[in-house]
Amino acid sequence: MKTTEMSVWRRIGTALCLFLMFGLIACDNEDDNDAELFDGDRFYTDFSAANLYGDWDADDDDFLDEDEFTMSFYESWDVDNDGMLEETDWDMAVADFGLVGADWDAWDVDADGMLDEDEFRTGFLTYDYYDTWDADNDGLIMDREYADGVFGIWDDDNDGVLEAADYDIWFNRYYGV
Ligand SMILES: [Ca+2]
Ligand SMILES: [Ca+2]
Ligand SMILES: [Ca+2]
Ligand SMILES: [Ca+2]
Repeated sequence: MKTTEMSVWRRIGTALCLFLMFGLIACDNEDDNDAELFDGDRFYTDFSAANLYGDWDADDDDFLDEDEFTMSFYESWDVDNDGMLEETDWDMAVADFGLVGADWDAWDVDADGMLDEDEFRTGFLTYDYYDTWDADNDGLIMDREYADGVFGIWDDDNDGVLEAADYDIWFNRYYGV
């Protein structure tokens, strides 16, 4: 009887230890998730580290004017990095950046299956991203306004955070190296 009682207590002890151990592991995971918060600040940090904004700022005045801004999308939407913006790149970007009602045939005016800079400009400028993203209304887009503009589109439920998987896919697709 006594042995059984002791083994029961031992089992309870083991169970309690395991419970505490898993509890600690669970707590650790929670901490990791907190550290890996995919919010607008995180995106701005990663976006800045990718150093793309400086490349897009052709006249080096630390802001993007409307043409620099437009060309930044022309460059980053070349998802397969072949130096051309073809329909498959465009389809993906139009979906990811929420260009409602965009029609490839209307954009690709000469119907050669790619967008040149002029075709892209004409199509893109029908959407008012530049003015919408210019939060301080100075007529220029600074790097934070750019990052917040992109993040605001991706965060379509407006809760200020992205799912880790979505964040990785989108970030690498457009701003990864
Ligand atoms: Ca500039
Ligand atoms: Ca391409
Ligand atoms: Ca074309
Ligand atoms: Ca501005």
